[in-house]
Amino acid sequence: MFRQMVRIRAFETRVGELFAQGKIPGFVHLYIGEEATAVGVCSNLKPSDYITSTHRGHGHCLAKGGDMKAMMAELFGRKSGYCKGKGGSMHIADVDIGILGANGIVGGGLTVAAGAALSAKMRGTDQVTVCFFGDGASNQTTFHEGLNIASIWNLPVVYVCENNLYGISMHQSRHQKVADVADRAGAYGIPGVTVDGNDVMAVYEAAKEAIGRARAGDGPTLLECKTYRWKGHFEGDPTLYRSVEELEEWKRRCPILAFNGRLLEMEALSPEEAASIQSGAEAEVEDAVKCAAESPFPSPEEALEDLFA
Ligand SMILES: Cc1ncc(C[n+]2csc(CCOP(=O)(O)OP(=O)(O)O)c2C)c(N)n1
Repeated sequence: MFRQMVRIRAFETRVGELFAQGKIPGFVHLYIGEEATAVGVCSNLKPSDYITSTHRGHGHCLAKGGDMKAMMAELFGRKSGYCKGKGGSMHIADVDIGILGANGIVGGGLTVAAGAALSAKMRGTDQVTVCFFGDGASNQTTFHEGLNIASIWNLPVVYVCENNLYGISMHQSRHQKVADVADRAGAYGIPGVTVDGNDVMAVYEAAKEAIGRARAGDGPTLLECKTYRWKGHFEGDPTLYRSVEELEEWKRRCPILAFNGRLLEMEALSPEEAASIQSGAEAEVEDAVKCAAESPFPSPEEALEDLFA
């Protein structure tokens, strides 16, 4: 789990730099600071399980086993990318390993997840679907429709709310009266659990229980992970809506540093191993950048290929 969090951080940090240099077209929403949620949850999943992701989805895709090279090439708009360079950051999918798609539509994954879970149930498999979404997305109608149908049909789905305190520039307290999104589970008669989303072990344990329930046929759970995004809503956002002190406070609670400290204390990891994991992740990212930059752009004639109506 430590390695996965470090890989995500290294990928995202480099993507931020490349975006600033104009090498990545389109919009980019970084996940830095939230790594423990994707990793703690996805570490409980099998390749055959499903996830649905969001506009801030790089961490989810890497944690579920997504190919870093295909992701980077997609961000660069190149042919070797997941969508042949035509989708970009918000449209990464790899159905073979259960990544049903990142989604630029806020709340777009909630009903898709219910559908995937219904399909698993009808086919009689033990596949679980995990749906990632934000505090802002929990105000969408799809949240209520998705949770309602999942609860009445007892579907094998875990709804994971990544509460990073903001919907674009709007603090959570200004867009919802509840402090804990997990409280909304009560309206659907399903368990609602809130955990420290920066504590990868806490997330892992809570997700293990929720995923176990779903796999055993005991229905959905709403799991809320309280976390924070260090970067702006999108790359280039001046973040005038929050204070430097608030950001610094959350940086002190860095999920990677916290877990590193814990592993060192337990003597499960040495400082040398931690450094080698860090340099290994950086080398992997550089390799992905090199492959992406060397891959050709799709030709204009390909613009109308792979379209479904
Ligand atoms: C249906 C829809 N409404 C509005 C938007 C514009 N929009 C993009 S991101 C966002 C905020 C999302 O906040 P949250 O769900 O908390 O996720 P976070 O960005 O915090 O990860 C909004 C309103 C959109 N993309 N889709």
